[in-house]
Amino acid sequence: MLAQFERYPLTFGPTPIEPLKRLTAHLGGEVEIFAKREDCNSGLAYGGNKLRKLEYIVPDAIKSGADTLVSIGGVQSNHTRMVAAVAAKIGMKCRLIQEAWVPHEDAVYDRVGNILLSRIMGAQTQLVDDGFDIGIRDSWKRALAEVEAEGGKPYAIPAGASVHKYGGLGYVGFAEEVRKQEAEMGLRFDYVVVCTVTGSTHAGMLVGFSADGRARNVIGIDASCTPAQTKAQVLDIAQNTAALVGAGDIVADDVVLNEDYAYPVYGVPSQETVDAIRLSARLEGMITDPVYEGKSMQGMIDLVKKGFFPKGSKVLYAHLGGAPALNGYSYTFRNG
Ligand code: 5PA
Repeated sequence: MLAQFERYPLTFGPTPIEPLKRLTAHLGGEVEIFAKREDCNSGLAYGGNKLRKLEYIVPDAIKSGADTLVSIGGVQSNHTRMVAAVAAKIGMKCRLIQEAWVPHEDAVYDRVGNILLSRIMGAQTQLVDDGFDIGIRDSWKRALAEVEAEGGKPYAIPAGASVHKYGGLGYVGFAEEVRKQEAEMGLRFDYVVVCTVTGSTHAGMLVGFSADGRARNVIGIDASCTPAQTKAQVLDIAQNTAALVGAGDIVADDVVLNEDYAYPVYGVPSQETVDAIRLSARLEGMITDPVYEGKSMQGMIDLVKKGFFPKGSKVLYAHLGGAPALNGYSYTFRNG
């Protein structure tokens, strides 16, 4: 589906799929759990899902003649870290708006983890007091105008690289890659579990998996805590992406978004999320974060326990990255 689109390689290649045998056994062994390690996809600043998306956006940025990538996220945004890394790699400047999306407790929250890495990579980070919203923001528009006013040529990358015309392509590629790996491994995954916030990861996957009738087997676990807006954005991106790649129609019912695990609010882990982070760390040595992957891990574990996946199912947990944010949550884990 993607042959006609230019791709600028930022990742190592196909990401590994590994069985999570101890987690599978811990949960009773009737549902087999695997992880696709998008968190290990690149040598660029610890990698993660945004690089797959940015591979299809960078050629457009280079062609535009821009000299500055401009993007936005929360203070501990993984996405803005990835944009900073990509800007360094392709020799552009980088300006990042870091909004106050999370009511945080940790004293060093705005000094460590993702924002620390972005600063080391030379990005200009601007802290803004506005709260969580996945939509297009005035602060980001102002940053674009400022770069222009200073004589630069900005290239606009929205939150999570999601509502960009090419934002959904990377995760169409994920589905194609999984199909190849399934053929090599001699198995077929019945479900894919994915954490969903700005939407293009989930949207790309469901377009990619619609090719073999599995769009609704992509189970989005909402971590935005604004699920109506997230669901609408997933549908919109999926429809635009389907039209772009020439896939069949995507309808609202194709977007499966579970709203049960995003509480209490975006960026704040519940006790159950913290428990899920500890469990997968202690059984598998696999690190998930309090904002995104810990919530989708919690969701997957709970859905297995509730019997949501029929006996004998094979479930693929898409591990999308995000571990650097843990540094902003040291108080939560002060005793392990
Ligand atoms: C993010 C997003 P989508 O935004 O494509 O739905 O992906 C959700 C997601 N897992 C899942 C990790 C580790 C993520 O970083 N992060 C955002 C960020 O600013 O970092 C876009 C919100």
